[in-house]
Amino acid sequence: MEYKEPFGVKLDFDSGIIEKAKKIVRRLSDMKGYYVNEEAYEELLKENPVIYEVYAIEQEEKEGDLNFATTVLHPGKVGNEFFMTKGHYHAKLDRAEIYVGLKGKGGMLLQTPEGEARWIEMEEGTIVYVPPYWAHRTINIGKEPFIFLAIYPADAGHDYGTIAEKGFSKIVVEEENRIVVKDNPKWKD
Ligand code: S6P
Ligand code: ZN
Repeated sequence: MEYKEPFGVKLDFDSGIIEKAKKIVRRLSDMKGYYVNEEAYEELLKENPVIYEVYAIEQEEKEGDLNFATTVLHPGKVGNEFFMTKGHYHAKLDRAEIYVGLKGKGGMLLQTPEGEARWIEMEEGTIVYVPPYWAHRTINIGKEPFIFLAIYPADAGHDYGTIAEKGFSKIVVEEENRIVVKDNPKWKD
């Protein structure tokens, strides 16, 4: 039997950076079609801000193993819709996940394949259980970076296509200084 080598790495709670992790950067230009207000999207595209960074320590896609990653989701809006991650189902749909809020104010939008949605607010110390089959997207509803840690099965994989095509049935927007979760006018059933 060949055993893998255990290890410890340092997570900087302030910046969300995990040492030795693979860094992924998602800019606005990576998210065409994701936001409802296309005019506001095109306008902000001139600046093409970084929406989020992911610091991931991933293993081979094998059953039983675990990956983990932090996400630093920046504050901002496209029109009145808050900055968010792309969101995904797991390619192996029945794989669950755990999120831990580290910093800032945000939330998670979850959705079943039938489009039933849930909104769970997150802050430092909030642990969210993402059950099997639920798509998940995080959203920054604050003025500072929203940082969280995710722990997920190494063989979960990511299905981005379904969300890219159909979106989530709900969107999270600011209306009269309030955070409102409402029906997505572009949602394709
Ligand atoms: C992975 C986990 C997170 C996200 C990250 C970025 O299963 O859910 O690490 O990958 O928050 O979001 P997305 O939707 O672009 O992968
Ligand atoms: Zn996931």
